[in-house]
Amino acid sequence: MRIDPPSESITRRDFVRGGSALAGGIVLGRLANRAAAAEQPAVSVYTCRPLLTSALDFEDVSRGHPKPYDLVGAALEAARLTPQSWRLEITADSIITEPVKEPATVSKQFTLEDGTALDLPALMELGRGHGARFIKAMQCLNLAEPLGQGLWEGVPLREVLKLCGPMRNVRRIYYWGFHNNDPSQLFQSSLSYTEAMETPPGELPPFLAYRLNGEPIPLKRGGPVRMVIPWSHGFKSIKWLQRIVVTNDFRANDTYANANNDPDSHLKTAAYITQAPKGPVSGQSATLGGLVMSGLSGLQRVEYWLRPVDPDDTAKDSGDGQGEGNWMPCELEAPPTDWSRILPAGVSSKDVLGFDPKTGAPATWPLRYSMISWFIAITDLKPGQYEFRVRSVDLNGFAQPEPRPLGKAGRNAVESARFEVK
Ligand SMILES: Nc1nc2c(c(=O)[nH]1)N[C@H]1C(S)=C(S)[C@@H](COP(=O)(O)O)O[C@H]1N2
Ligand SMILES: [Mo]
Repeated sequence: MRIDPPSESITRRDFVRGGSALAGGIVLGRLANRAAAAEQPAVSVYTCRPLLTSALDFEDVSRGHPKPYDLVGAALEAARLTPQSWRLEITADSIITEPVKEPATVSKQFTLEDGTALDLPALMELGRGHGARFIKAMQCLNLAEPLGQGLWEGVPLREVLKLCGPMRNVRRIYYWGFHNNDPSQLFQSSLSYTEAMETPPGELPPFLAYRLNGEPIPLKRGGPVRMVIPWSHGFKSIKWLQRIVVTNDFRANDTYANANNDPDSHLKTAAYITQAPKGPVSGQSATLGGLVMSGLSGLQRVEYWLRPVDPDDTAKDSGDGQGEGNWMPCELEAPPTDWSRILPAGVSSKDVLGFDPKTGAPATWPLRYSMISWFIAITDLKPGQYEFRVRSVDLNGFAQPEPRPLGKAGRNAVESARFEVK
């Protein structure tokens, strides 16, 4: 078996000059002949999906009857889900339950009742001074594959909470969105006070987003305003945001925790297969590809293991991937050399968090909490039946699904695909 430079069979492709692809960090070292590679006029950079998913192409995970995005006209206005009617209430939790002894207090609350709730122009004005934007993938803890990836833009939660002035007895922040005024449809999430207020260097802030890919966030995607928690699975990124409450209760009171999910889960570094041969392949070669998420612990590499299988063995072995496999490296999508072709018009990568503000180059690759494509072209295959597996290895050397084999902290089974070579 021999690993070739990528062939031409994965869907969308960009072409960049070989030299700049090298400068951009694409790994060509494992090509049999580096000099031969350098002679090529261009190196293909394959992507299974564009880096940014258009807002309406995200997979949708939304509760509610009716779904908030199905509301129209006066009902939509009454739900305060138009840019004009949207309001955000911020209050302190006055209810305390054992073992909490004292309630949280804030100097200033923002309520509908007294007409102080924040409106969209006020939030966007705050964003003019304290705005932030970053690229982040959305992924559901309970679904095998990421939902989409966007350039999110808005105001850090800490800047919004600062409007409340000095607070006392605050240990957690919880928040929810429109839920048809029906408590059973409530979808709530929470953060610790520290997570909300203190962003470590190199980390991205939790924030209230009002733009996606350079446009207002469509209703379908949780607009006018959506919470976006960079490091988390989707359930922390509450859509149709309307209410923030500060509390002295230290317990994570996320709706998702009630359904046996870990409310403190972080995005998991993991690879997914999106392109595999549908039928038998001829010509002794096969090209496979997919996506890899760079989760909390970052990404070191993506690797695959191809093994011949007995054609009569139809048992779908989705095993844990930890076998004594002959794991081989896959190619990774290189960082774009021209970000203006990826980002919305008028947005410079120098102004996007996670990029070097001087050079506009990504500070890490993949960007934290983002996904890129991987691919592999395998040649010189003998006729027969094969099983292909792929896995990520994080920066701590853990191969997927380790160190998190528990589905309740984020599904990330090692995916496999079978194909036949004629
Ligand atoms: N208000 C509200 N926000 C929500 C949800 C919801 O049902 N209601 N679902 C959450 C879950 S579980 C996920 S995975 C993401 C999905 O985001 P998307 O539909 O934009 O892909 O939204 C989150 N935010
Ligand atoms: Mo989810």
